Amino acid sequence: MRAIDAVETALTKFGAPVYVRRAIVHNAHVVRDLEAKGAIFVQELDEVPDGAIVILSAHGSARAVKTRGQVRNLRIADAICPLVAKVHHEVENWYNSGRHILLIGHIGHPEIVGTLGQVPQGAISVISTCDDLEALELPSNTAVAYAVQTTFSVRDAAGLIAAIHTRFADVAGPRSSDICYATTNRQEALASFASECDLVLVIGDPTSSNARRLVEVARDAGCAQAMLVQDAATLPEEAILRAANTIGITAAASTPDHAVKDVCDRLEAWGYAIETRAGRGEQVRFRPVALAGLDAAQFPVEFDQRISQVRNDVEQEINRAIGRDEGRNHQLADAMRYAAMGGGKRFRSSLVVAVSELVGGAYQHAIRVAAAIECVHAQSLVHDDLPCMDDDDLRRGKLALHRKFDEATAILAGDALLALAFEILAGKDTHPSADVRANLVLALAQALGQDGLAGGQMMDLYPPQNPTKEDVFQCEARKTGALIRFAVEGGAMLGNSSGADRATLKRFAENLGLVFQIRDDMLDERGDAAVLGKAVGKDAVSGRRSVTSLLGFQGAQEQARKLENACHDALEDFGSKASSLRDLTRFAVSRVH
Ligand code: GRG
Repeated sequence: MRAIDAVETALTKFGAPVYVRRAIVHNAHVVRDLEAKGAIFVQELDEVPDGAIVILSAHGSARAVKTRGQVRNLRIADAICPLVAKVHHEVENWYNSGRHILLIGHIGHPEIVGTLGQVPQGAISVISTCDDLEALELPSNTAVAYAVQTTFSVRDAAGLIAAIHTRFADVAGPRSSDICYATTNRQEALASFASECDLVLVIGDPTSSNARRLVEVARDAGCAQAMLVQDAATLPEEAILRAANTIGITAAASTPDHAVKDVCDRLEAWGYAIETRAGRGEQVRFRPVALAGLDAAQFPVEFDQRISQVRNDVEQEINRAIGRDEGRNHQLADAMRYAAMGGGKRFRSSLVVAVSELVGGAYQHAIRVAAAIECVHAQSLVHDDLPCMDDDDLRRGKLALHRKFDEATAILAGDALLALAFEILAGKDTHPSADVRANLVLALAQALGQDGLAGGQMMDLYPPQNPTKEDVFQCEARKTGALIRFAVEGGAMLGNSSGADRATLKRFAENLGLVFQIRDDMLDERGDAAVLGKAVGKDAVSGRRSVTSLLGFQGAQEQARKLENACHDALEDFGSKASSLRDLTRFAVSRVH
């Protein structure tokens, strides 16, 4: 079986342990065999150590699972069954086309949990019975689409699909059945002979949905007794011998062949003659699971290490700059630390450090510029969260500053952080040259004013009546791009760079700033609030014009790809010296928080 082969191949190639999230398929024998070879089964990725190899189960996983793996830089391969992947694609397309999705399946089954996790909450209603369908509070003119759990009962699904067509006028469905060929074939074959049997044995695991469906199929087809047995060892000998002259045997799609053979051998030993009924041949072959994601983490280990080094050093610098409370207002200092420390990716800081390194600047100078940027960035987030602006309660996974303290404190802590940023830049420790320091101060002031953050935020809050694409792009380029451009420009000021280098870096920064914000818009639409540490879906509710609302999610994705290419093109001239900037670019485009 494809998913099992993936775990075995990973074990052979990389050695134990290989972590597997959830039962790879629903069969205890399979799980035990793999455990004996060195696989470790976990419920959640939190149980997996950093940098480990993880295979995701054949039932498919919610997007958020991969997102969390990405945050942890885990090496992940997804052993999702291609037929479940087909359902995921269908569901995503229907969501994009604005249809409400009716997912026929069993609530709580991992396949259903994974499918629900492909689109935002509320986009799908799960139905298992006609009563569930009746109970839905949807007007009959709602445009709906249906999808089916791949291991659902063929007969029950047909009944539900007919009922959906009766209830709704505008119904879309998959071009070919979602139910897996192995499930369909087994149900069809069993229905054809079950009525001839005194007893049907379904060999499979109690957790296997398609195994349980086979028991129902046997009963519905007229067999008085149908039971699920895990293996030969659990066959109830006496009950079988007493009750059955003719026994039907079938097995779930996830049951290993040896379990079936063992049961047949045992029955033969008890005097039964085994006769095989020819069913529909199965010629389907899938490509093996792509294991490329296991070769290396998405980002090199050094990238992670460098970011955490920068994060620590910047934190220390900010802490030092905020200084002691003596003779000062404790609450103001507490609020400044609350806003500026202990959170955030420090993307802009890593950018300053990488550019400064590229032009031969000193690391400690770059950390000072980075600390100044993080103070301004924190200020902008604090003010952005205020009720008069974006009105957010959560930021970086904790209460927004005005909720933790109060609005006045939030405004004043923001003001003080802004002042502190300039104090840091102007300080002698930032660069020995007064000219460089003055230029840094000037450039930051320009990045924050009318053509920068303040101007961009104003455009965001008070957009023109019918904003054009240019308006939206300009708003994003100012609101977010300006500080990212300053991070690159500031880093470049710390070393020796030619006019041509600065022009190239400027081009790089413009594209990077825009792509960073586009990704932010995409995360607002499809991100995971728990990973982001802030609310999602706000743009849709407020009707804010963003690149995603303008171009659609896929259009924004394409735009992001183009901008990423433009960043890499700009870095071409710097050759291998720009590898950190390339990593940061890839991070900006693929980031999940
Ligand atoms: C600074 C003078 C001055 C005014 C500020 C409130 C305001 C005016 C501007 C708002 C700007 C704003 C909040 C833009 C959004 C930028 C953005 C994409 C933030 C998220 O950045 P990340 O992902 O956050 O780097 P972390 O938490 O990782 O640092």
